Amino acid sequence: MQQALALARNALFLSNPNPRVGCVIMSVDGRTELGAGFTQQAGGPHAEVMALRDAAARGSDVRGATAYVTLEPCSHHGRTGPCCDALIAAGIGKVVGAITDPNPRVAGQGFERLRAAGVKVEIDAAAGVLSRELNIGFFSRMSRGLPWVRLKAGMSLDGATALHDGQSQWITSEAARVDGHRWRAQACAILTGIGTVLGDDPLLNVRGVDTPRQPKLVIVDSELRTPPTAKLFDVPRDVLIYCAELDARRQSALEARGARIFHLPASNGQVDLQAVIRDLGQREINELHVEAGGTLNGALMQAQLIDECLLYLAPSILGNAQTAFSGMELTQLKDAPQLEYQQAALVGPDLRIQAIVAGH
Ligand code: AOF
Ligand code: ZN
Repeated sequence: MQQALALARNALFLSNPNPRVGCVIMSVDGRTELGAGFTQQAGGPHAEVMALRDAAARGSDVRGATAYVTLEPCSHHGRTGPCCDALIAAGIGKVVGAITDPNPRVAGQGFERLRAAGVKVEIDAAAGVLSRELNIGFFSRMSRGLPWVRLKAGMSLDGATALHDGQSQWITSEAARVDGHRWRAQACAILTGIGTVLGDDPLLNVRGVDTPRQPKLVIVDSELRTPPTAKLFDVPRDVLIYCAELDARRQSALEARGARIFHLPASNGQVDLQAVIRDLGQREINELHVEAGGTLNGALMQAQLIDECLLYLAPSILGNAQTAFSGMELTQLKDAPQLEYQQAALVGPDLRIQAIVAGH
C-alpha cells in the first residue's frame, strides 16, 4: 500500500479533476509485484487498469492475486469503464482499498460489487487518511460541492506583502517561488483579482515545473476591466472571468482572446464570491489556488471561503506597509478567523507555513 500511495503521488499534476490513485498488484504469496500503475489524465485509464495492463505487458498471471488500491475501485461508467469489473474479469482474488470513493456514483458500490463477485475486500484505514489528504480537493468537491481553497502569499516576517508604493519584487526567495509553482501545478485552477491583473500584468501559469497541464485561470473582475492585451492571455489554457456588470463590447473583445465570461449576481456592486466558488465546484475544480492582492484575499477570508493558507515568510522586516488581507476589516478581536498550523518548513531562506482555517 505504501508503494501504491507513492505511485498515486505521481498523478499529482496529471489526473485533475480525477483523484490521484495508485494500484499495485501482488502475487498470492505476497512476494512478487505483478503490475503497478497510477491514474492518467482525465478521460485516460484509472490506476487499476494501468496496473492490469502493466501486469499483462510483464506476462504476469494475476489470477488470485491481491490488488492494493489507494481508492475504492469505481463501479460506474464515467469517461472510462468500471475498474471493479476489470479487476473481477482479470480474476483478482483480493482487493485492499484505502478509502471509499466519495463520488456518489461509486460510494461503496465498487467494494460491494467486488464482494458479490467473490473477491475478498479489506480496508486499510491508515492509508485512507493519506489518500484523502492527497486528494483533499476531490474529497471537498464530492462532499461539499466546493473546491478546497488554498490561499498562497509571500510576505516579510512582519507580514508585509509590499511597501506602500507597491514595491514587492522580491520579498521571498527564488526557492520559495519555485516551491509556489509546484502548488500552482497541482491545482485545477488559479484564482486572482482584477487588481492584480491591472497592477502586475502577471502570467499566473506554472513555470519551472515539469507538468503536463496548465491550471485554468479564474479572474474576479466585477466591472470586466481585464485588458484584452493582458499577458495572461499568451498562455494556452482556459481563462474564466467572473463579472457583475456586463459590457457587450468588452465581453466580445475578451472572448476573442479565448476567455469565457460569467455574469453573476452582484452583492454591493461586487461579484458574489460565494457564488464564484460554488460555480467552480460545479465546474469540477478540486483544488483552487488563490494568488491575489489584499483586497480580494481579505474579502475571501471574511466570507469564510478560504480553507487553507500557504504562507512564505521571508526573514526581513518591512515595517509600515501593505498586508496580505488588507481587505478584511474587524471591529472585534473575537471575530478573527482562527487557523491551525499544519506544517512549517524552511524553503531556502524562507519559512513556509501551512495552516488550515479552523472548522474546515
Ligand atoms: C478508480 N481508479 O484511478 C480513479 C478513480 O470519468 P472517469 O471514468 O474517469 O471516472 C472518474 C471517477 O472515477 C472519479 O470521479 C472518481 O470517482 C473515480 N476515480 N477510480 O477506480 C482511479 N482515479
Ligand atoms: Zn476506475
